[in-house]
Amino acid sequence: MSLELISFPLCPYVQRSVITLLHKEIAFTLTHIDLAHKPDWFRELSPHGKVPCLRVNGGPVLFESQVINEYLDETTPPPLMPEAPLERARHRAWIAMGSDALADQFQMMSAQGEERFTAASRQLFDKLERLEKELQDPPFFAGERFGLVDAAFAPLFMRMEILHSIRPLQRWEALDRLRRWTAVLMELPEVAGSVTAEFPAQLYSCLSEKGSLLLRTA
Ligand SMILES: N[C@@H](CCC(=O)N[C@@H](CS)C(=O)NCC(=O)O)C(=O)O
Repeated sequence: MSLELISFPLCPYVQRSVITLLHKEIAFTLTHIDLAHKPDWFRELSPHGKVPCLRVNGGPVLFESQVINEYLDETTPPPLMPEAPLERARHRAWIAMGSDALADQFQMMSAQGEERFTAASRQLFDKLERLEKELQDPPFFAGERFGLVDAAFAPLFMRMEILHSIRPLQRWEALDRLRRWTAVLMELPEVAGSVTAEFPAQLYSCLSEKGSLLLRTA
């Protein structure tokens, strides 16, 4: 099977799939595009013009990070989702919550004014505080085994730690269980290896280009 993941280096949704591919030791190639100048072939390929896309055997193209991850999970055992339908649905629900939290995080990073920053960070931290309450079974989301929920949240947490190092975020600091989970995830080779060593600097440049409030008040 040949798998080509279409990527943008800073995209957290792409990173979810890279983590899953690395965790499962599935061979793949990565094709980076510039989202500010989307190539015509990409516009043709991606129904909603977003990364990640996964081209399977040069043919069918999958989009949406969670759909891609579930496809990878279903085709390469052992599974990273629970077997019981109710529990599997609960995991899917939290992954969807993670997608919304990533959108909040993006808004928070992009905000240039106090009002938008406060609104976005409130939305993000309300979600993270709910997640903190949900965590009962360390070290991962569901106990001893790494799962697709872990792959879905790791990119968000990686960015939280970088942002927190730039400007201390009190509501992040207070989330003990989430931060312990984060520490475990960041140690995993598939998470650490899902970005390059330049990633923190690239994120910083991106914040700088956006005129992010996070940098101005750091
Ligand atoms: N729900 C999508 C979100 C993907 C997404 O928003 N990707 C962003 C980059 S991080 C993108 O491609 N944006 C391009 C655009 O909106 O034009 C997923 O989970 O894959």
